Amino acid sequence: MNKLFELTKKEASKQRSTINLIASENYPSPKVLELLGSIWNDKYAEGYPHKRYYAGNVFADELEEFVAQKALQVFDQTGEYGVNVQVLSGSPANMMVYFTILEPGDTVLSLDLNSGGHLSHLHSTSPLNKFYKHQSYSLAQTANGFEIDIDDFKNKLIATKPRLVIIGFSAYTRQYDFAKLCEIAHANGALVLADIAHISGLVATGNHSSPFGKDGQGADFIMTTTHKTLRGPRSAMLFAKSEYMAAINKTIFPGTSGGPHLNQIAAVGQALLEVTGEQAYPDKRAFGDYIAAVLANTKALEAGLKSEGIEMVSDTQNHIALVRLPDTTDSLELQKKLESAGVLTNRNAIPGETKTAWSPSGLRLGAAAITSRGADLAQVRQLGELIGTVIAGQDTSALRKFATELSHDLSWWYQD
Ligand code: DSN
Repeated sequence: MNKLFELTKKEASKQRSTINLIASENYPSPKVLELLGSIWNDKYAEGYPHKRYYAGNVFADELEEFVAQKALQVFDQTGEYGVNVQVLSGSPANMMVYFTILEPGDTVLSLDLNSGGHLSHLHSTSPLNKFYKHQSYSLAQTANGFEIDIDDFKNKLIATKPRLVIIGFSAYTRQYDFAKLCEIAHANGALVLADIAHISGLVATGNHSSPFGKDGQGADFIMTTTHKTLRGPRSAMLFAKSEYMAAINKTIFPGTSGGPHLNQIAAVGQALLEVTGEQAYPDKRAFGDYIAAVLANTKALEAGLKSEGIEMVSDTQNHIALVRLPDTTDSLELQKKLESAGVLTNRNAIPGETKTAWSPSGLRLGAAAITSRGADLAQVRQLGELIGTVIAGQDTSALRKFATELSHDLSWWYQD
């Protein structure tokens, strides 16, 4: 066996025998992986359906049109949006919006990184800030922990006059009202990019408010990756109000990208068919029931942690639980300790962060992946309790034993 297959086998065995609580990861169906590794990989299809720069795209045209139509069927109940399924991943998809609508010197307003924003939303590390000005809004403490501060959001809009506001997060555990945030942004002359990468599975099943709004009232651009709660391949989709689609398409091709990855597009199509129920995940559970189980499991995980006295940044209302670690805890060491016990998590900044990005004050956990493996409420609650004991300073032996047994009991959908 060559090195690459050997490493792949090792990775598969590690994935199977560990408990994955990384909130942005999931286990797509074997059919998704089959299409990712299919002959679609072999084909160049620069251009768009029926307007390609290479021969031989008769089926590629049909594929791209089919997947785009499924994407709109799943997400857009208004008929006011179009979609580009060629974007390769989330961060480049967000950039496509910036390149399409911003002029040098324009201001972009997004959630501050420590409050759960995303790097691609033009934070201080972004080289794009050579061209654009970045401002951020933040969270406020409420009875439920930290939540979007509508007053701060409104005040920042008025004070900074952004051309674009980004509503979207990678470490935020509360639900929010897209219609209200879009209304405020539009009333202040800003366009809205909704980044629903984390919550697209929730949005698709009506378990979160949707940024797709009627009569022009929704977000102007909506980006999602496809491998998180949507449970597809690593890829992305970029939706836009119909009037922006021609410009978005032009920015993507020929503006910034060459041939689309047709294998990714096909695999996204499979994930969408599993959302609509035209195809089934191996456990045969309807996608809506899967997402409902993810939400219940995340609450159970959080309840288990809290029962051990662990503090959360905010009570969860989605697939993420965000722990505020004790001041004395080194989050990097904790993450390693949990990994050594067979539990994968990631350390994360929290609102008002005082430590470094390398060893911040939070720990992010998510239940999307273990729910795909069939974990139930009692199992997840116990997992939360045992992780809580480790955060509180106990050794990892009980957690390690539980994680080993649990990973053995959970479903595994791939062939060795
Ligand atoms: N890295 C992803 C996450 O973990 O949320 C977002 O890009």
